[in-house]
Amino acid sequence: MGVVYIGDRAVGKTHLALALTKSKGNYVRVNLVNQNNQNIQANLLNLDGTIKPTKTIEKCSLNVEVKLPIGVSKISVDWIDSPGELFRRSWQFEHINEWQNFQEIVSKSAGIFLIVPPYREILQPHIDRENFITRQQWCNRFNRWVEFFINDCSQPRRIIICLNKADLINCDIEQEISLLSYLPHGSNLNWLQRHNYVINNYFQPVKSELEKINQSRSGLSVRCFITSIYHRNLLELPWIYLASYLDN
Ligand SMILES: Nc1nc2c(ncn2[C@@H]2O[C@H](COP(=O)(O)OP(=O)(O)OP(=O)(O)O)[C@@H](O)[C@H]2O)c(=O)[nH]1
Ligand SMILES: [Mg+2]
Repeated sequence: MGVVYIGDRAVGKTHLALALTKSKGNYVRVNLVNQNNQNIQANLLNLDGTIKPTKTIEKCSLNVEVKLPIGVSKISVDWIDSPGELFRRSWQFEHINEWQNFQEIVSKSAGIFLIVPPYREILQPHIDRENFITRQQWCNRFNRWVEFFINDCSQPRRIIICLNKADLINCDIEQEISLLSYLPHGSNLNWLQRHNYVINNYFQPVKSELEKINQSRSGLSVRCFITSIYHRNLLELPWIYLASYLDN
């Protein structure tokens, strides 16, 4: 199953996937196939193991195991990481062939993770705002993602939108985690309720845009999550969701 991570520069695409391979999971275990693969070292990581900004489209094989109530679901994932650069219009105009190749990859993939950053107005007061876009800019950018989903990924598939860096958002993160966390027998919320909760609390400014994506395809395919590389429970949620969906 191909899963592509998309999103602008430095939103956390690479960290989000690799964080899952690092710490011990509750319900999700992710292993890089050929973990010592030199390409991974060369392309994704610095010598000290920290993650580099992504330069080219990277493909890695992952073994994902998700503990579901009915047993362990094993999924082989071709994880495709893209550099944020790709989504700049100027880059697309200058690299027409590469952009078409990427659209081709996207059209064949089973799942797409769009990673978006928090915007200034929802950050905790002590965070440096200069590094984040304003709500208005965030909404404008989101509209372009909607165009991308409608024009460039018209085949039905799962779209997962992660508002990443949730640890920087002015909210009670522990409370959010206990509400949203997955428990195999009796979570507080089901998948639709989680999605609606996240939309109402974090994606309110683009609610009608999200509707547009859903209306452009038959069968509901968009689910929104909040994620943070520092909170494993949140990181695992999209994968548990994907595995539950594939199992049905
Ligand atoms: N606070 C916080 N920082 C994060 C989180 N995820 C990623 N970061 C930071 O964001 C920066 C960018 O992360 P990357 O994973 O390289 O971002 P990317 O989207 O892959 O960027 P490109 O490859 O350049 O497109 C790094 O400094 C990370 O430490 C998060 O959940 N919380
Ligand atoms: Mg990257």
